Amino acid sequence: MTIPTPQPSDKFSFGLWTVAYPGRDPFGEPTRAPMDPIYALERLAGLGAYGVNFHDDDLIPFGSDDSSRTAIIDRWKKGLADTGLAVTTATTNLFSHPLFKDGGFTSNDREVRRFALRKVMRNIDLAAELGAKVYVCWGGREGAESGAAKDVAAALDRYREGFNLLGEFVHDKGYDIKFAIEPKPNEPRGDILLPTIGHALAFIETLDRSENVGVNPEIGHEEMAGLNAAHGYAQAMWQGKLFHIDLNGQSGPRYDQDFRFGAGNARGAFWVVDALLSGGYDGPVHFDFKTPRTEDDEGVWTAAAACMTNYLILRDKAIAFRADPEVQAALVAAKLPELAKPTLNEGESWSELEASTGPSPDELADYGAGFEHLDQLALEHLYGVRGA
Ligand SMILES: [Mn+2]
Repeated sequence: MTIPTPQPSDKFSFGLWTVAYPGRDPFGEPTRAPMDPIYALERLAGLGAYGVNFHDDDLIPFGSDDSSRTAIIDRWKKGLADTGLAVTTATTNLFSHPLFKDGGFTSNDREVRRFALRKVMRNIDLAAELGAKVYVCWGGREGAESGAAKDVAAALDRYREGFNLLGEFVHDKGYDIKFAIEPKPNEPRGDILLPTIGHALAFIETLDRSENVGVNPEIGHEEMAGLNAAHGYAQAMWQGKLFHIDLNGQSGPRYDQDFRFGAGNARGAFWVVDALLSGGYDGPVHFDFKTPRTEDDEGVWTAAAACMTNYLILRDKAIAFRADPEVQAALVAAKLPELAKPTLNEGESWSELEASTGPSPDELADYGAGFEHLDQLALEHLYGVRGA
């Protein structure tokens, strides 16, 4: 198997904050110098990426005056034009400045909430101008460390109020932008509201313009909660809500590791790619990773390139797995086609089902599912002894 080369047609995108992460962690100072955003564009384009994303503050330092803001944006636009990279999404930093210590949309302080919403609207204007189609909302500080500190029902009221207002804003401005909520269970808060894909999907249904709001699940965030990321992505697609994706690597329930995609839980990564292909996800393939602080600038680009390479490797493997005649036979033996058949006959009512008879319990129990064989075939594809 040759190592695949990323192409813009693969629609790979990176957050500015990912490649520019300087290596600061709770225990240590940065190990890498601040990165010029234009340098980031040039290197990403050179590696075959398609797009970039940014928090407002990644590009425009918090508190910049209007004229420096305009100069930064003009330089950014020129960098985008020179490199051909698209802005696929944008998002707001509602977590770094001390004012957001108790959150943005759900801060107990009303003036903080008003400030946060103004900050989001200002950056949505820029996102629309740059052609972003999705606006990501990660509520990293929307949470608490202690019980009585947050009235969860009131906080969810305020969260909903915020999204309803922003939905109105985007509608009234005529922007072609959808929102994608990014769940995370904890970190930086002790507990974060909307901690999983499921919580977010349920919350979205309560919004005024719910059709314009979906999710942006991150593999690591689901795995931090001990959840199966592929199942979460699959359910989000099943509900028509997978508006964007954050791919990275994580080794089980612990701190948010943000490894390059394909590192950490490699088997989980394989099933995520398989789920995305099976579900027909066709948006940008976005990586939200942080290069470990052990690495220098070249290490950053090694890791960024590896995210794309690993996706292409796993994509080839997932396609080869599904195309393998032995796998197809194993899927039939494991009754996957039968799962796709409705449980009731066409037009059958509950009373007809109630009156019907079937095999005895002992007869129903008398079979082997064949899942071990099926999973071993998958692992043999993943381990490289089968397929392409
Ligand atoms: Mn993360």
